Amino acid sequence: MMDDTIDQVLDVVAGLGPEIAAGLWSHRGAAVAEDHPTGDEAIDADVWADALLVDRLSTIEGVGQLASEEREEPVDVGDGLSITIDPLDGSSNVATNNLCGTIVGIFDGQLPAGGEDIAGAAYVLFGPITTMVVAVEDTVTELALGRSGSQTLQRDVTLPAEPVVYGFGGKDPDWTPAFASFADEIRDELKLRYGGAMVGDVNQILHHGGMFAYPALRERPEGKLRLQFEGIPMGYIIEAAGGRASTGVGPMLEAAPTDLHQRTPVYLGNTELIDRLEVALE
Ligand code: AHM
Ligand code: MG
Repeated sequence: MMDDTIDQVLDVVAGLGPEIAAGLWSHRGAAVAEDHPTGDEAIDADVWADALLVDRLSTIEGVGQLASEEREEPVDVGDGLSITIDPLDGSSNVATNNLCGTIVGIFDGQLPAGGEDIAGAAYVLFGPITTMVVAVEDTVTELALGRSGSQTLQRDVTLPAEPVVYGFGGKDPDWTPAFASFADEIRDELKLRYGGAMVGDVNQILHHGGMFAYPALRERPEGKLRLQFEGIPMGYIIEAAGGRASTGVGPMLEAAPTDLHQRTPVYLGNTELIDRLEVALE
């Protein structure tokens, strides 16, 4: 039953991928927005993708709570698994036609829920092609999504053993001294790849090996990204691919959210890099 529901959620998200990709161009403008729950600016595309995903996911019988990064509270749609969505991560990239995507978390428990309850996660990436990366039962699969169906690109995806690229968010002067000196070391070892959408930047790490971070900032120790919608689902995917995800003080999947919209520093990538980062931040 639970596996059926997970499959149905993933099918709905996979089916919507090409539809969202095709419609993004006509939703580039500013949203006629009320207050955004996290204080971020929403564009029309955020609101549009949110409505499509919530609408379709809520029809799945085994789904209980449905929470979106764009909504203050979870929507109760029945009994069953809890689903979290960041409908359009990196939506500020739509204006410049750069990468953005959808992040989904599937939890066997009431929200807010931590890594202990996660039953699967996925992201859809809107790039030159639309791809989807799915993690269930510690196995990661990459698919290409097309209008007439999907095609498996890679099974059992794992992070390359030799790290190649890094992408760190925020401005250098806003970083803590400990993170800034760690970043100096990494700059000498890896090549910069940063596009400003977590889905795109983490996807680079998954393919090339390396490290993504949106670190704690001097004036904002909680960082920018959300634990429930971004940190835990993307952390789960990277760990299922053999890497590590950390909040800087410990495993991302052990950081249980107490507030749906709470933020967290995010560090993920090859295990040895994340281990080193944690030592550097001690
Ligand atoms: P969003 O969900 O409002 O788009 O914000 C999240 C995005 C992440 O995708 C990305 O990692 C981060 O914001 C980039 O922020 P910055 O532009 O400060 O580097
Ligand atoms: Mg977002």
